[in-house]
Amino acid sequence: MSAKPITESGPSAREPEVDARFDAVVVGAGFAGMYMLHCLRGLGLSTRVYETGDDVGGTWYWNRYPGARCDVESMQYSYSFSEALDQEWSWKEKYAPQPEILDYARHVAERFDLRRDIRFETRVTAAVFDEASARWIVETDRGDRVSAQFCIMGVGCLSAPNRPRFEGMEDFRGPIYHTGEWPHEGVDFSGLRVGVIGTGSSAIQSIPIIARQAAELTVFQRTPNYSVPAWNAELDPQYVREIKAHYPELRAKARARPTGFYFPFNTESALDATPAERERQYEEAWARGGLPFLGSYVDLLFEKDANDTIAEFARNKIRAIVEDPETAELLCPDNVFGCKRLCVDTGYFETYNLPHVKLVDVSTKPVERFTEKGIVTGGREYEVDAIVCATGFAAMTGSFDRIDIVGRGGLTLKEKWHAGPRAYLGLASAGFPNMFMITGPGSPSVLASMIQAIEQHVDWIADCIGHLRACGARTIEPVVSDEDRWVEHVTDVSKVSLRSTCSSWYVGANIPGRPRVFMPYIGGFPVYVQKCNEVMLAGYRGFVIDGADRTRTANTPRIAFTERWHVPLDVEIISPAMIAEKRVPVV
Ligand code: N01
Repeated sequence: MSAKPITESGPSAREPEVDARFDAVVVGAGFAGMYMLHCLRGLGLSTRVYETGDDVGGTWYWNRYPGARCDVESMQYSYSFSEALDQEWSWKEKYAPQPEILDYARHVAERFDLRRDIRFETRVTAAVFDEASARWIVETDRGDRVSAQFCIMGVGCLSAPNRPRFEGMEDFRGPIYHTGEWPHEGVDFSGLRVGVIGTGSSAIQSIPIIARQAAELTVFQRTPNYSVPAWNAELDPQYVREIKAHYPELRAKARARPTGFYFPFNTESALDATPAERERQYEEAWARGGLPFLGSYVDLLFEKDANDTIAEFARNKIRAIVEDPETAELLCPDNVFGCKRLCVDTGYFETYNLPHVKLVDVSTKPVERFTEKGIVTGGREYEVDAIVCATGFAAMTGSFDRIDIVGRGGLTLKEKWHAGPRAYLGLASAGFPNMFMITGPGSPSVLASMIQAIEQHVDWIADCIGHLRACGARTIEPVVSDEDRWVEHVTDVSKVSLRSTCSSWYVGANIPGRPRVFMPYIGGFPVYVQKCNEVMLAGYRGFVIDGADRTRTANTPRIAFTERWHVPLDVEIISPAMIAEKRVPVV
């Protein structure tokens, strides 16, 4: 739907001058922004989406480093809102590689004719709430200045690259790449000496592929990571047919899981098992591979003693794979297993058996500087022709920080969040009326299967906006006390899990100077969904709605969302009490 010409509906005299007026502006055309646009169209709203890249896909548009692939099985890593879409798209591999996921995003854009409302190659630089008109004024790096009643941030949780400033970077005469902003034309490392900084998921996926091309590969490791084999393979067409025949059932089962994706997990305690039983259980789970390895026992992320057993099993796997004992020990993490995001790999540890690959420990002697020829650490220069920074992202809040977001009374989001993000349900933040966040901090987001988390948020936001328009409301925003309680709850729940104990990007610890706050909601996807349903059914409890005509409010059905996201907590899976009693493998 196109923008309303300014002269037609006529901006109020109080509204600042703009180029175009919309009902909604959406920032980002990844999976969040795309589905948001689709839903807003369904409500009849004029919508403009802004996207920095020149195509849809978000994280899968930017992260084109070699070996990039999803760590959620492809049959579940897709939209669930369209049964027809589910049926017509066929994934080829157990874990889809980045190009295939990007193709899927493009397919969705075509199928639902999304591109006509997306302004590509345009970065939103500012979003300012104009109190007089109760509209957001959105500005871009291309000089657009538009207004909208609603501003929806689909900016991604892992989208703002973390680029540590190493001294002498500008002196290095070769190229410096960041995995999160990989050149679209690809990079040929053949015959080159390559240095990789970082050993998180992006590094662990790319290192085996880079090693195949490079003449020499030096990996600079600050903290080793646990990684479980993916055992990726082509999908058996019969398996795909079976899933497709029962897709809605699989989706429903997935939603009832703490992670929002389905895999069998063991509800027994690791500490109740004998060492031999544990060994067998871990071997079987290792043989299945991937993130479900963490579901081997129920208490692995609750009890340190239980965690020690899986951590030692994983370390022994590293020791068995890596031939040089010194390198093997360097690769063995000594922190809580699964505390940082678990990595899923194909041949990562095996790569260190190649004669041209070496590991350099920078945990005690950090990277000092770059030189013309390479990288200096521990007083020694390592000569390389190209450097790959696999240094991750300013997670959860970094993408918000890149935009000047100004709410009521001139309050900036940056100021409000200086001691850590504050958002009610991770959906909205007090003082920023009519601004919604898709998978914002305080929601399951990165601890759930992202597309499920996105769909649940988008459906909730769309229903909410539909409701606001039906009752003629001017604004909605969280009540400060409800937001405070939610933020406190997010922190409290995180303390139940061992995940809160280490220095990960979940707590902002990868970026110097950031406050240490556990940002995603770790209480489990179904519990969170139920909370959102309750809030909605109670007339948006915890939100203040301004200017609504109450007679119209009463007649507004709030059904679509809660029906689609009805998660039966009492059946089989997980309840808040179970979390408190540590009886679920909280993700
Ligand atoms: O980033 P990371 P990532 N000097 O932050 C190191 C998702 N993802 O891009 O641990 C030296 O995990 C840093 O060291 P340390 C997934 O959720 C998913 O790999 O801070 N080293 C670390 O080793 C994932 O968790 C998929 O001590 C420095 C590395 O850089 C998230 O994205 C694939 C340094 C950064 O690791 C982020 O993963 C890829 C410095 N100055 C990503 N600064 C899949 O779906 C940082 N490091 C499979």
